[in-house]
Amino acid sequence: MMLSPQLFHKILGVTFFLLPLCAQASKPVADGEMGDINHQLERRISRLEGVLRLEKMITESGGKIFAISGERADFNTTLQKCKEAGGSIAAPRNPGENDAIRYFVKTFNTYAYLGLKESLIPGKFQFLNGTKLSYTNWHLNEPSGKGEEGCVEMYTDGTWNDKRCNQNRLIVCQF
Ligand code: MMA
Ligand code: CA
Repeated sequence: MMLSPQLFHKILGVTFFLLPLCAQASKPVADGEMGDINHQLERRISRLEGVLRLEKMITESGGKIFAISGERADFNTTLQKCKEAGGSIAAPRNPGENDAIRYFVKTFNTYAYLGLKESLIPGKFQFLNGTKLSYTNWHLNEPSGKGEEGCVEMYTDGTWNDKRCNQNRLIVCQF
C-alpha cells in the first residue's frame, strides 16, 4: 500500500502530538524507582494496606482480607453492609482465618456475627450457601440453641456461640 504525502504528514503530526502525552502519562516515577507499572501499583497498594493495618481496619489470612466498618449491627444488616462494600460477612474456614477475625473482636472488645447459619437440622451449622463446615471452633457446650439460635457469634477468645440474629455485633466483612 502506498502512503500519500498528505497521510504521511498527518500520521507524523499525530505521532509528535501524542508522544509527549504518552511520556507524561508514564512520568510519575520517583528517582531510582522501577518504571514498571505493576511494581508501582504493588508499592501503592502495600502502602495503603499499611495505613489500614495501622488503623486496625484490616487483617489478612491466606490471601483473604478481613475488614471492619467501624459500626455494629444485627446479622441481616451486617450481610447488607458487607455486600454493599463488595464483600461478604466474615466466615472462618480455618484457625488462621478465625484468628484474623478474632483480632477485631478482641481489639474492640465486641462480639461479631460470622457468615454461618443453622441448617434445617437444629444444632447443625453451615456456610450461608449451604456448604458443610470442615472447621469449627465452638465454645464449650455450644451450640446450645436447639433451633432457637440461628446465627453464630464469636467471643473475644475466638470461640463460637450460636445466638439469636437480632443482637448488635461488630461488623466484620471479608474480601
Ligand atoms: C446465653 C446465650 C446463649 C448461650 C448461653 C451460654 C443464656 O443464653 O448467649 O447463646 O449459649 O448464654 O451460657
Ligand atoms: Ca448458644
